[in-house]
Parts: sequence; structure tokens; C-alpha cells
Amino acid sequence: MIPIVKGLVEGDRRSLARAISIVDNQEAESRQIIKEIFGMTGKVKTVGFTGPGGAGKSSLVGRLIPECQALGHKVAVLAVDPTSPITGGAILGDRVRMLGNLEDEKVFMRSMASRGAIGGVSKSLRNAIRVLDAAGYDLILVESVGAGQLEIEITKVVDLTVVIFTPNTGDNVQAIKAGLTEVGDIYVVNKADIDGAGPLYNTIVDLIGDTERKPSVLKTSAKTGKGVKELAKVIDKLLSEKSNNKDRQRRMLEEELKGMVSDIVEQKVAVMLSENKKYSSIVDKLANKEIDPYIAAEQVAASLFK
Ligand SMILES: Nc1nc2c(ncn2[C@@H]2O[C@H](COP(=O)(O)OP(=O)(O)O)[C@@H](O)[C@H]2O)c(=O)[nH]1
Ligand SMILES: [Mg+2]
Repeated sequence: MIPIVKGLVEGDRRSLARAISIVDNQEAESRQIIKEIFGMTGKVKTVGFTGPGGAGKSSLVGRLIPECQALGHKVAVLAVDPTSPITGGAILGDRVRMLGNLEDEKVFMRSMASRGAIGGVSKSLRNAIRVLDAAGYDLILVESVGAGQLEIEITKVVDLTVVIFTPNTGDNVQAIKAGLTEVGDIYVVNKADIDGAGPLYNTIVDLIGDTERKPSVLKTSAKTGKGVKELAKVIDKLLSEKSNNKDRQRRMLEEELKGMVSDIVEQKVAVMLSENKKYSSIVDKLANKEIDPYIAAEQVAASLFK
């Protein structure tokens, strides 16, 4: 066992933090770490929190930590915000610290730096979750910014998705209709302490409570703490229902594998193209409008895989 893996398995937080950085930045050592820990993983459960900026994701995650600890979980938090790797995690830390009285030793918090392509973020996240799993954390709360395609990708990596809305982010109903209805296992109207929470809750129940999946819709206030314990219980219940789903785990691994195979093939194709003599003459013909793009692509593919 390499020292960093030994360290994180034995509960050394610095080894853990370092290992997460390594897999997050996809450094060379990442491969060795994953190789050594993969066999130890598979126990962890993950919950994604998504929704518009300012909805109260960080605040709510902060409130959920002690509730989930009270249910017996060893909790870690990952914040995924590629637009703002520093502030994402810093704000989360502030929100959590604000609440005080946390057993800081027990919770592990980290923001993911993963920049760039969406595939890169999912890869970093999957591996960071594995590292935490090997370190003995059994519940990972993942906060992501409400950012379109990335958000959807993250829902594929986690076991359960909580979508958070509030009365004062104007675009709610549009956002709900625009696809977030598909991804949530639980819908939360946060800031239940302010005006408009009730009507928004009713709107969401009307829009999605009746769909076939019947997701739960809850009201919370991260400010007062109201509804947070109930949310923790619903999360816990849904997770234990999902935990025996071997098919789902297999599907998630297969999804990851497909992505990795595509990456390898893509890199190989790039090299093959750069070395292929016919390629540049096909580009010439295309540029001169002697052939159309479909024909050009077929000719290139045929010359690569003959
Ligand atoms: N009144 C009220 N304010 C809240 C509540 N939850 C969060 N906030 C405030 O809303 C702002 C955004 O919260 P934050 O957790 O950073 O949202 P995030 O961007 O979704 O992570 C902060 O000023 C919080 O103090 C709540 O339940 N009620
Ligand atoms: Mg936040």
C-alpha cells in the first residue's frame, strides 16, 4: 500500500485531503490510488444538492450535517463549482461554521477544483467519492451550482438528488419546467420562513407531485432549522431503499467505463489522424467543395478502420 492510501485508510485527514486533490486534479498518482482503494469501496451513499445560486444549498447542507450524524452517518461534504473553485468551498465552510456546535473532527469538507470539461468534473467527483468511501465516510453530501448540463451530469454520479428552490429566485417555475422535474428524487422549497414559500410549494406539488415517480416535496428553513430533520429522514429512507440496488451500481459503473473507453478512443483517433496521410488530402477536397462533409467523414473513418 502506498503511504497516502495507508494514511487515509487509517483516518489521517491530511492524507485524505491530499488524495482528494490528487484525484481531483487527475494527477498521475491518481491511478495508483484508485487501483489500491477500488476493492474497498462500495459502501458509501451520495446525495446531490442542486438548484439556483442563493437558494440556500450551502446553508441547508450545513444544517443537514448534524442531523445526518445523529442518524449514525459519518458525513463528508463536497462542493462542486467549477466557475468558482475557491469561493464555492469557502462559502460552504462559512455557512457550516456559522452554525457552530458541530463536531468538526467528524465532518470532512472539501471543494472540488475540477475545471474544464463536464466529463472531467464527473470523473473527479466519482474518484473523490471513492477516496472518502475508503476513508470510512458513509454519506457524502455533494453541493453543485445550478449550471445546466453539469448539474445533470452530477445527478448521474450521485445516488439521490435533492432539488432546492426558494420563493425569491424569480425563475422558479420556468426552471422547474425546464428539466429539473426529471432529475429530482426530493424537491425542497427552502426559505419557508419568508413570504411566498407556501404558494411555491403548492405549485411544485401540482407540477411534479403527481408524476409517476412521485418525488417527495418538502418545505425547509435553513435559517430556523424547521423541516431539516424531516428532510434528513426522507433522505435516509430513500437511500436505504436504493442501497440494495446492485443493478443500479452496475449501470453507474458501466456508464463510467463507457466514458473512459470513449476518452481512450478519442485520444487514439487524434493520434491516428495526425499520422494519416490521406487525411489532409480529404480536408483539401472538403475545403474545395469537391466532396461534402458526410462523404469526407466516411472516407476518413474508412481510412482509419480498414
Ligand atoms: N430567510 C432565509 N434565508 C436563507 C435560508 N437559507 C439560506 N438563506 C440565505 O440565503 C443566502 C444564500 O444562501 P446559500 O446557502 O449561500 O445559497 P447557495 O448559493 O444555494 O449555496 C444566504 O444569505 C443565506 O443566509 C432560509 O431558509 N431562510
Ligand atoms: Mg453554495
